[in-house]
Amino acid sequence: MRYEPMNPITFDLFADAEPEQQPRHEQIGEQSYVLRGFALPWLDRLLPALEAVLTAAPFRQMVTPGGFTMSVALSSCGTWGWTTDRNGYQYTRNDPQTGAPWPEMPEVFFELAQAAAREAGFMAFVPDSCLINRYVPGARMSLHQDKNENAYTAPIVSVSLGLPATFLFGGFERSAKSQRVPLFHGDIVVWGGVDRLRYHGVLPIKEGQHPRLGEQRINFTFRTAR
Ligand code: MD3
Ligand code: FE
Repeated sequence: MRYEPMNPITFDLFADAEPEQQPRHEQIGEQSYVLRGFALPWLDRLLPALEAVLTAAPFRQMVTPGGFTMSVALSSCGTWGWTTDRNGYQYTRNDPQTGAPWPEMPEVFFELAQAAAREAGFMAFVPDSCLINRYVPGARMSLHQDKNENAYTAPIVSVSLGLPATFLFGGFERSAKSQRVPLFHGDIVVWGGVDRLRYHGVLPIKEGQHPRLGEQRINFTFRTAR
C-alpha cells in the first residue's frame, strides 16, 4: 500500500460518493444558501412527526388584513405560532382555533433546522417557531417581507417537501427584480443576515402528483420569533 500526499487543491472529499449524494450548496444571496436534498435522509422521522402536529393543529386558510383569503393553508408548532386575520398578523402562544398551546416542536424538526443552519454557517440557531405552509396546485405566495419577528439576527430555515416550486428571491423593495430559484422535494434554504429582509414569494404551484406527498407542496419555515 502506498500513501500519497493529497494535493489540497484537487482533493475531493466526495469523489467516491454517488452524484446524487453530493451535497450541493448553492449560494443565492450574500448570506443565503440552498442545501439540495438536505432533508431527504430525515424524511422517515419527519413525516410522522408532521402528521402528529397536523392532528393537533390542522391546516386552515387564513384571511389577510386586506381581506383576501390566502391560497396557502397554514399551521404552526413550537412556542410561537403565526396567524393572520382581518385585524392583522401575529405570533401567539395559543392556536386561536382551539385555544390550546401550539403543538410542541418535534425534536426531529428542531434537530433538522439546527443541522441545516449550521451547514450554512449559522452556528447557534434556536428556532422557537415553525410555520407550516401547504400549497395545492394553483396556490401561491405573493411578494412580501417577513417582519413580524422581534429580531432579524437569527436566520430562517425553510424545508420544501412534495411538489416543486419556483421561489422568488427579491430585493429590499417590492419593485426590485427578483431571482427565480427552483425548489424541489427535500431542499432546504437558509436565509440570514443581510438577506433576512428581502422580498420573497412563491409562483403558483403547477399540477402534479408527488410520489410521497401527493398533490401538494409542504414548506416548513423555522424562525426565532422572540
Ligand atoms: C427569504 N414561505 O412562510 S420559504 C413564509 O415557500 C414564506 O412557503 C415561502 O415566505 C414558502 O413567510 C418561502 C421561507 C422564507 C421565509 C423568510 C424569508 C424565505 C425568506 C426572508 C427573507 C428571504
Ligand atoms: Fe415569507
